[in-house]
Amino acid sequence: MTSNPSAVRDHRDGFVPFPADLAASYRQAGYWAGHPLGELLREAARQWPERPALLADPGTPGAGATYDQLDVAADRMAHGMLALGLRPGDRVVVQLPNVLEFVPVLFGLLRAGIIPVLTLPAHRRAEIEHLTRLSGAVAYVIADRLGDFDYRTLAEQVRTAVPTLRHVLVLGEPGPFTDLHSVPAEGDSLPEIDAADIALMLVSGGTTGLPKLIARTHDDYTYNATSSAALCELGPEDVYLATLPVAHNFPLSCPGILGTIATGGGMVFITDPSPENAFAAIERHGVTLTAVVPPLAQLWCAAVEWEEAELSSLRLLQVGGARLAEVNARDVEPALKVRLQQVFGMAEGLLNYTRLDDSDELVRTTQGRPLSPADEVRVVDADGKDVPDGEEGELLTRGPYTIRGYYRAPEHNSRAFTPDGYYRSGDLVRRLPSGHLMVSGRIKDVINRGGENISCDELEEHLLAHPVVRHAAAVGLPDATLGERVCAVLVVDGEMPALAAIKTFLTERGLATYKLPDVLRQADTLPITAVGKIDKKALRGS
Ligand code: OOB
Repeated sequence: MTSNPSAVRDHRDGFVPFPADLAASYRQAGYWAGHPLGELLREAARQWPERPALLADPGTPGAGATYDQLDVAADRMAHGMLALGLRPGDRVVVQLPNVLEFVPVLFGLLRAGIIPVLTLPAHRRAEIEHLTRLSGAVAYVIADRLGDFDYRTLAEQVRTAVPTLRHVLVLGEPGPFTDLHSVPAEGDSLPEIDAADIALMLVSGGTTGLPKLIARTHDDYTYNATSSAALCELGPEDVYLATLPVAHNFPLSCPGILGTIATGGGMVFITDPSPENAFAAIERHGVTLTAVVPPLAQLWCAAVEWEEAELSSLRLLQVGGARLAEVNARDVEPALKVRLQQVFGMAEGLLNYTRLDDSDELVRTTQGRPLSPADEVRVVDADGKDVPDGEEGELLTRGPYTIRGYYRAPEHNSRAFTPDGYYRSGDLVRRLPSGHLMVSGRIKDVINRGGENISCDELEEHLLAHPVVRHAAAVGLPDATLGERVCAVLVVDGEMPALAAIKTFLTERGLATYKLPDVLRQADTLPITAVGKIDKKALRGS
């Protein structure tokens, strides 16, 4: 232990709780059931003890584990973590790839009342150091390596930089650290968990500035997972493929692996989402649903042309994380023979889903409607006034699973939340009378060209309609005269069109002159963020 008093800050110090009256109403209405998140697995083991929970190729450690076995493994992990000296309320940074061990680690920590800080495999020193320091984490769970990257080297750096960090637990070759497999232990009792307390922390998905921590409670996150599972009609016959990194809210709890556990289904984990690998996993394990980001959906749709695979078990493809252009949405169902579901969510809380029985039109053209009857959504103009349905405005939201403030970020919170507790999403949407939302851009994903605002999403949608354009990203480049110039970065199939040809094409589509690109760049691929969204920040810098 260190003598630095900041090292022993209570975990609730810097947490913004739900106001007491609202919390009481969410309990009374049954949204919050008062169950600790770790009990989801306990209940599944009670109902479906013999059902296989973790599916993997024979020979993979843990493959074929039943719910009963997984439940026992999670308890042993919980006891082992406490035996190491970790205490309820401590924070532990978890950075694991999509491996089966993620599940006992997550549930072990939850059951011990220790708070996992769920970081993505693609995070590096800047993010991990920042998140470790901000959370005051005492331990860091990693895999030895993934691809070319050695997480033990990163752990050395973080341990040197952040004095609260006392333990590094490694899945694989531990090097100078502790072998994760040596941790599980027997024990008598586990701590009592208050369902209103913090269960885990997610990392904000913002692509600008330093990432923020999002503390989710047992009550709110259990509701997030179970109501999403109900919406997707999950049951014990379902098999969920974790394609996106499981530390992300979408594959974790929308309904993801937590929703699958709540309903007794099987889970498959892959670290390589390429069509070749993902399709093989779908075929081998009879996967029924998975979640992907739009560029991956596009790739999978194209790949059915050349990848031989039997995908008939797949019933639902969830696409979200960034806007799925209508032209691409239209391809999904015929190419993959699945139901498409658009998901517009955020780690901060609010989730919008198209429903399984929505019309094809709604599924293709909207990003869904709120999950919960208790979700409050406002669409407001620049002065904070509500706009009528059909008009564009910023989405503000609060509800039974949306945070009331980022963790330990009071100054930022005063801007990111309204005084009455709405989260300002920064997303521009239009609401239909049915409640469905169409995401039309982000407040910041706008190019200001000599005072004219250009929505990048809008321009990208037009660029994607060009026959040779596979991916498109619009970014603003600094310009001495205009403030910003419009740059279109294209990934093309075939010959790169000239700027003049693109301008003609866009003009023929009726696009205003001021929105036409000033600069055209070709790229082999678009840079992506840790979870697979297009990294505009990197594009602007290149
Ligand atoms: C998901 O969560 P985050 O926290 O990584 O990112 C949230 C932001 C949203 O505010 C929005 O700007 C964008 O990502 N976004 C979408 C979208 N889904 C997310 N923009 C347009 N269309 C969509 N379908 O990305 C996330 C969390 C849970 C479920 C699904 C996605």
